[in-house]
Amino acid sequence: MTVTGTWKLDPGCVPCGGSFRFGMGLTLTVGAGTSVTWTNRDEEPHTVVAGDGSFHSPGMGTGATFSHTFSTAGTFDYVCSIHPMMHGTVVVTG
Ligand SMILES: [Cu+2]
Repeated sequence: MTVTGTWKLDPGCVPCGGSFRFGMGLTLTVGAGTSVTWTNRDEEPHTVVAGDGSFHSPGMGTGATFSHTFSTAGTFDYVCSIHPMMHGTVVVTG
């Protein structure tokens, strides 16, 4: 199973002080074994970095994608290392 999401700028945000949003919502719930693909739909470069270090994308320009397969159940927080106010959570159910 593959779930695709996007990073996009919240239209209501203030530059650099507002929130960026994971395109599918701040929390994504998937089953174990799901591959999640992030696509950068913003004009700024972004990354996807797990809080526990379990995955780390390279710098992603506009249109770049990064995929990670969540094989174990748990709650995985992630941030953009360039813009730490961009964050989200993937909840993996068994
Ligand atoms: Cu960013």
